[in-house]
Amino acid sequence: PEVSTPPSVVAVSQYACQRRTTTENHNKTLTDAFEVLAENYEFNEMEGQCLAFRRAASVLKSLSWQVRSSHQVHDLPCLGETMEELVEEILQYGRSFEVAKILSDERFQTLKGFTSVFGVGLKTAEKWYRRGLRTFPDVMAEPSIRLNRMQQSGFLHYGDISRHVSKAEALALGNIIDEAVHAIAPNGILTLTGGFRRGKEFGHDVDFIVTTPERGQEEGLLTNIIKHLKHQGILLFCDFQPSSFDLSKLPSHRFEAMDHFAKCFLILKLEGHQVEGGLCRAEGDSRDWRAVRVDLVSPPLDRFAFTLLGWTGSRQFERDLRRFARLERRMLLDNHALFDKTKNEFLAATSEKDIFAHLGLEYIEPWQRNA
Ligand code: TTP
Ligand code: MN
Ligand code: MN
Ligand code: MN
Repeated sequence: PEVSTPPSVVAVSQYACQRRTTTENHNKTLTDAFEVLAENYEFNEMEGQCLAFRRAASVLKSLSWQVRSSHQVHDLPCLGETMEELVEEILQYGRSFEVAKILSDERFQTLKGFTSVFGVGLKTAEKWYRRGLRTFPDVMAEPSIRLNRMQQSGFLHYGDISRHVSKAEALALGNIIDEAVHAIAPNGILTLTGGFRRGKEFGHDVDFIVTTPERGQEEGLLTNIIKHLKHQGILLFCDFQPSSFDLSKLPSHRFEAMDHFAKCFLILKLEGHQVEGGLCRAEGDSRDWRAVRVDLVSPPLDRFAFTLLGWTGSRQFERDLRRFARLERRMLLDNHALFDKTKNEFLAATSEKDIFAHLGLEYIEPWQRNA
């Protein structure tokens, strides 16, 4: 058996943006358990506890070694005494009693199932649960429920879009979008972002940024891409959100998690012959196509670096970048801009490296942001 000695001399930062976290997770049993607890707290609207367990899971993900004794987590940030006991229980018995209880809980299972549908958030899932609905057929059979367009598509394509998307499928979609972009704008710029940019082998969707060097043309570019995809007969669903980004209002803007750039949440039809090695499909599914979720966001070029940093994720990495900026640098960071509260000015950036430098952070490569 391999022997791994934890490099205990190396201090681990409490901020994910000061850690390098690859897709290689040496503590998956632990982090899976912590994430179940976090999700259960989220379902019970206990946000503080939820965040505490997400942070702890993220710290464990960053370790280059496998935790073999609960003493080894004692000096780690974000892991208190209860979490240390939880680690001890899992290491000793191979599982946690509390996690097992949650996983078999009817409310947890039902909310998990409902929120896995595209377009169904926690509020809707809870409403359905309170009405006594437990399964998808229950929802379908309930006459008082009116599904919105997104939810209808979510149920219609549930089998396909709940299946993971492979890297080969992401590349094929990249080619399709790239062709659409260049048919419309020869100098348009397409960039893969999200989990695939972080080097993940599989994702739940594929995320892209599209922009153009011509100022103010990016929104028209997005609507024309949508038209192009529709024309090709591969647009299965489209929720287009026009830009609500206003440069003149920026200084008084509240910094929020979600951005104001033009974007669209799509479901596209991907054909087998377009994918090297073929499609990821269910056993016995003989169709030569599948439905895939695709997100496109379209910032003006001068905001590209902020959008790229914001959409590359992971969500935990983004949360900690913003928290670090606010608490350690008195700066406000979001997908649009970086504002220095001390100097009372915006800091421009043309690359992610510029933003890390403004924040006084060592540069972290995309594949090291799987926090
Ligand atoms: P996701 O696509 O949800 O997640 P992911 O790509 O990291 O993982 P998966 O493989 O499961 O798809 O989101 C990617 C990033 O985009 C995430 O860091 C949050 C960010 N994001 C925004 O900043 N604004 C938005 O409006 C949306 C929808 C996402
Ligand atoms: Mn390793
Ligand atoms: Mn994604
Ligand atoms: Mn996405």
